[in-house]
Amino acid sequence: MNQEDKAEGNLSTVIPKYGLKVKLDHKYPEKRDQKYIPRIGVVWSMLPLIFRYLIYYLKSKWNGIKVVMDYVNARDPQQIYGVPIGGIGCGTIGRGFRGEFCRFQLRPGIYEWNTVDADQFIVTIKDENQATILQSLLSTFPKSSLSSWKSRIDGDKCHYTGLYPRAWIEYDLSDYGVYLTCRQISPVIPNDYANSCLPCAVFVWNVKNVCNAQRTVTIAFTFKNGTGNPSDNKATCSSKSFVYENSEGVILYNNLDTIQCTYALSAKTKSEISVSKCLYFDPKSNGSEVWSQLEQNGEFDKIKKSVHEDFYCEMAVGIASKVTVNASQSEEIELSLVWHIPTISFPSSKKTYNRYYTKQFGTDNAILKIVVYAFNNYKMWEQRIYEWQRKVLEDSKLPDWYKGALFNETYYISDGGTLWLLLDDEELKTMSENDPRIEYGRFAYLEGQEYIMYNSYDVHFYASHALHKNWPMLQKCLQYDLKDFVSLEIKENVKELYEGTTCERKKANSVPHDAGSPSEGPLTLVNAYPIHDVSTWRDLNSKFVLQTFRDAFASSPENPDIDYIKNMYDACFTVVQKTLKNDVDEDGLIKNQGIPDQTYDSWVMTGVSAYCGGLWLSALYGMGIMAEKLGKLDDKKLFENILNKAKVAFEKKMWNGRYYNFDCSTDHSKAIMADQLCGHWYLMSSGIKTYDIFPEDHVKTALKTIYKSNVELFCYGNMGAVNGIIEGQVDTASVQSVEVWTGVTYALAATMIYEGMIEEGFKTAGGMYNSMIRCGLAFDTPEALYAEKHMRAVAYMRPLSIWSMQAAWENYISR
Ligand SMILES: *[C@@H]1O[C@H](CO)[C@@H](O)[C@H](O)[C@H]1NC(C)=O
Ligand SMILES: *[C@@H]1O[C@H](CO)[C@@H](O)[C@H](O)[C@H]1NC(C)=O
Ligand SMILES: *[C@@H]1O[C@H](CO)[C@@H](O)[C@H](O)[C@H]1NC(C)=O
Ligand SMILES: CC(=O)N[C@H]1CO[C@H](CO)[C@@H](O)[C@@H]1O
Repeated sequence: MNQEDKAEGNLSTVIPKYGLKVKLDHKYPEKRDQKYIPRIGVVWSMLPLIFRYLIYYLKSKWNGIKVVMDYVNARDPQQIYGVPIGGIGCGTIGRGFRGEFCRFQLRPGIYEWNTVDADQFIVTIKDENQATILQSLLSTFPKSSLSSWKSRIDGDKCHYTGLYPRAWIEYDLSDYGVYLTCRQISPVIPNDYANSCLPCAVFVWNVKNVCNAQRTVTIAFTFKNGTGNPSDNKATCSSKSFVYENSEGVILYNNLDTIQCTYALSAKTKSEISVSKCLYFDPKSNGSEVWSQLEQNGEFDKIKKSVHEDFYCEMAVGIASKVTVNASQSEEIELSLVWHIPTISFPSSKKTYNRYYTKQFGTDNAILKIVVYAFNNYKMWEQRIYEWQRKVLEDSKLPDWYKGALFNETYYISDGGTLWLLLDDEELKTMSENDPRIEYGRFAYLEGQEYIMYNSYDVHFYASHALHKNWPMLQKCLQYDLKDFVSLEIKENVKELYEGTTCERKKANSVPHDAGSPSEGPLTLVNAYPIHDVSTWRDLNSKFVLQTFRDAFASSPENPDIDYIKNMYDACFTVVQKTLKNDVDEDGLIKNQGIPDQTYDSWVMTGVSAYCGGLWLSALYGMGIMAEKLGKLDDKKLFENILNKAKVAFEKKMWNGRYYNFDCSTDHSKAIMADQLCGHWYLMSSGIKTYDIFPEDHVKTALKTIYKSNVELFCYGNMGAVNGIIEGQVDTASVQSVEVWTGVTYALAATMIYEGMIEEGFKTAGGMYNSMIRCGLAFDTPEALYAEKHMRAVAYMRPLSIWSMQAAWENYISR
């Protein structure tokens, strides 16, 4: 296909050179787990927290609530994942590089790491005499059921390429006269809000006859009810065959707990292709019935009625497309999977929400419309995905690893437990006219697949670069939600597991830590995070101001989005006033409380810290500029005055000639923090090149120091930047200072690129990235890596910050 397509100039379907490239029998050389045990001193200091956590854990279990961070059942990386399918915010289904359907997130925000044996593609090849010469699963993962289904392909001759949001698998079956290629296409397209929300994927099978006799090839596609979870048994399922416009197939109705879920398996109708259907088989059987039907006839037996009238608690269905291909010819079989779960709700709120795609397709009878729409539009999706990626892939100055990494890390936008919801009438009433949520809905994604809190804002601060760059309206919708949360107060008393004290769940005039958990009532019941009193955190408020600033200015610093600033300004002003109260000695700088009161939530900061102090200075700077743009000259003066005082104090207290001190504690201030220039990074990301706050020579010297110590001293420079170094050693003061945070390493690399340290930047991020590849962490990027053997929190939000490297690179080459 590739050569022909190239000749025809259809580059959009060609398999790219970059991305995750493995054979179907690939084994990753190194394995990591989540069983890191900190040194004894650290454990000792954490004992009260651990004790309180266990009580909280048991209590939640007792009450049937899923805890937001499950340390008891931390999941080790499976080393199986490939590009997941589906658009944004409509539920996701994962796929492994060996062809499995795995990792379901169809219950909103809840991950089920099941691999379902009955969800398969099967090939049957017949020769010119209609004798079957091969029948095989098109996957190579080990199954435990359906024992008569066999995988007979040679994994060593089959190649997977994953470049999110697309994937390709090539099957070299030339021993049987056929070369098969599957293109897997999901609608994830930058700046496209109508297509990117759709719950579907298209699988285009190119069947190439590579021998000199005729071949008849069948591709069957089977799928079972549910998500492989034994608790999906609240109702029964049924199925129905359909023919609709340009497509035909089978619909499977089922239930996930109380949520209605419908799957459609479809084939695009073509005169050369004959489609047969199976309305029922038992996924718990040995599968011999359907297997032998396909083996004998290359199709499923004729069905007598188009509706399956018996209802089963567990069932599977299938479709099969058969095509005859003459010697040296090729044919295309187009199949699709659509899942339709239009309306969702959460355990502790009575509210129901419609997913965003129902805006276009409605909630009823939408599934067949989506089937047809997908078949009619997938070529356009491919073209636009290709155009989007091309600029990066064809840039010869960028390292190869980065090209794959940039797009692959983007998987988390759709596979982050993502919700994209329409407003209901009640919500519409409360919104002012130009509120973007009216048109674009509400957007939320989890901090991690294991850390089930929506929009954890201290982390989203890093990840938001991916949204800002590719779906800026979703970033704005999220910010509007945040603005509304600032004034919200939730009086419920909660026990904080770290301090052991009780506090109000959400205080007024503060930015929340998160927008709630899927196991409670997200988007209303904010602050699900149980560890600290987050209303006193020292980074959240500055991070809200800085994201507002970046969103408004980055694309055109001379021409910022005034409307947006206007709508965010009051909330920004409020939280800055509130934060200012943490400046006890009135030097203009806010002080940490001697507890981990920021995103490094077990790394204690005392007094002024480089991290929170730096964010604060940048936020003050942003406030001054935004006030000026709105003509609020008194405010501008106010912020400038504080800033002028604060930046002098910051340099005096924190700069030590080589880097900014970690904090003002007696024993720990000299730690070198990889993330100490976070505030500066955000100003650069906002398109404002200024050294007014952080002097240029200090920024450059600090970066060099970080590169020398946190990067080069650590694992020979091959693992990214360790969070903390002290006296030439890894800083073992806390569990987090010894970690490499993937998202922070990308952010640091971006800062280096902004400062012209191009080689160092790519080396820093590239070292870490290659270590991840070795451990099979593709599409599972964790929050943290340790020097060896261990990692923490698989499939995490923060590494989306890689998009700020892209922004930095574009800034660099446009000079
Ligand atoms: C669906 O499948 C599960 C197993 O994956 C089974 O336990 C359940 O009874 C089925 N039922 C429905 C209604 O989806
Ligand atoms: C599969 O199960 C059926 C009946 O349940 C049985 O007749 C058949 O022999 C089994 N086939 C294999 C290959 O185990
Ligand atoms: C395939 O070959 C047969 C004769 O061998 C011919 O009749 C038929 O038209 C060919 N089909 C295509 C699609 O070329
Ligand atoms: C080779 C490649 O590009 N692999 C990466 C794809 O993206 C994931 C994102 O999770 C990375 O972790 C892989 O390393």
